[in-house]
Amino acid sequence: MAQTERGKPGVRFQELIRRKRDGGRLSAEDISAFIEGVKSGSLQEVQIGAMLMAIWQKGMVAEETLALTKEMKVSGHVFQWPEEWAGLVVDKHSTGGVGDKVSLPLAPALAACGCKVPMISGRGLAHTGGTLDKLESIPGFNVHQPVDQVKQILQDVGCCIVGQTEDLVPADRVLYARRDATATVDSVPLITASILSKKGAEGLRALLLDVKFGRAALYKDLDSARTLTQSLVTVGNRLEIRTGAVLSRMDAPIGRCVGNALEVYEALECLKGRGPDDLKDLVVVLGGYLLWMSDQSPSPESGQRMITEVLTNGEALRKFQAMLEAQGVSAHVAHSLCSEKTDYFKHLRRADHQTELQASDDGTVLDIDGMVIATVLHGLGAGRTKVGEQINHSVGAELLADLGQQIRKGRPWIRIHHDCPELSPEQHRDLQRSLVLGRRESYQASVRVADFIPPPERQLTSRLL
Ligand code: IUR
Repeated sequence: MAQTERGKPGVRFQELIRRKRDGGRLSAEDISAFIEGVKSGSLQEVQIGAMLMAIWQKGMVAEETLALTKEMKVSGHVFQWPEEWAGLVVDKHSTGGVGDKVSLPLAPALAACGCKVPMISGRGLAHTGGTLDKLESIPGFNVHQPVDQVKQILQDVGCCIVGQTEDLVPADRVLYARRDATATVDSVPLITASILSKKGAEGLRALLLDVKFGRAALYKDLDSARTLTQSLVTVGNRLEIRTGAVLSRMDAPIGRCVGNALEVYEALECLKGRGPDDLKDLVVVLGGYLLWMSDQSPSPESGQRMITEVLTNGEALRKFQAMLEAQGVSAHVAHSLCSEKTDYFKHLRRADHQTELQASDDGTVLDIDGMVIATVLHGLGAGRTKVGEQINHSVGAELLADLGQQIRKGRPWIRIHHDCPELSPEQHRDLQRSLVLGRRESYQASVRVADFIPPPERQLTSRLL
């Protein structure tokens, strides 16, 4: 048989692309050849693009998605943990939201409950913020930790939040950048393989996925979010990670703060047992499920009680402080940020200007459009349009009114933090449009977590929702 581009007989990339293009199935060997070609650079750029588009158009069955995920996972380093941690290594992953700072209090809260949490997070792209960007608004915080250091921090502290290292799932780095360039980001098998290859490389016992749906999420409606969730849960469990998922609403921002430094402030308030209820509720609910999924609590409800306890008694806060120090923050800054009473903005940079907007009418706050707020903040420098762009950590928004609250005309409802001298008339107009006021009777409080899909290995004996 003729030699192919891979230097091995048997596989011609054009044939694989054609097969997928025509709606056929790729075998595990085909997928292995594709990922090997991606990794080694023997595939041409146009071939990678063509295959991504074929997958986007024709989809993949679960077997193919599983094979793709496995191949991507082993394209780089796969963590191995000490035997005695076998049941303790857990993580959660969110598909991205506005004001979603849940990982910041959740990782140390889980560590305070005895878990090991090697959280490998991403940066923000488009309108959603990234956990790494938030943490980098803390002076000294270093998201780049070599593999040995990750192990040491897990040993000493129990949690770390780090970026993808050079040798972790390199195939995903190549494919993700090409997906962005070829309009193939929103493909269920490609998203599934991208997320789970990285989580698989973390060597987890249990993984909770927080799949967002709504105006400010990748998937706008519950049904399309369910399709992704089903794929993630199926493939995750076939990778032998106990994988469960919540479907949570992403219309209004989570908590009252949006923007990197402001979200760190709000996460610290949560770790001090304060801060907005919706943030605390999400941390408690997600943490409760994870403790139950990893057999560390007999039920999600008792897991919730454990998380509430460590948020209230300061143990989660102490873990966060230790994590900050282990990841490069000076003992002085870490201690100061984690003190009961502190001036956060002695350490977190505050933007040069703050502008408050007033309610244009009397009424009940029926809705706050997180997508509009995120888009305005993005324009002010809080987010990036391209991978690698600089962002302004101090740009953000503080909501001064809660959903369901009565507000009087002329009262401030949002404070925007910005470095440019003033907001444009369009930014004013868009922000005012994001506040929906109406009659009290029209207000319907909506629960954020709309559903929970447990891992098949664990049966729920009681429903929380
Ligand atoms: N996060 C990932 O890690 N991969 C993806 O494809 C998406 C979000 I969309």
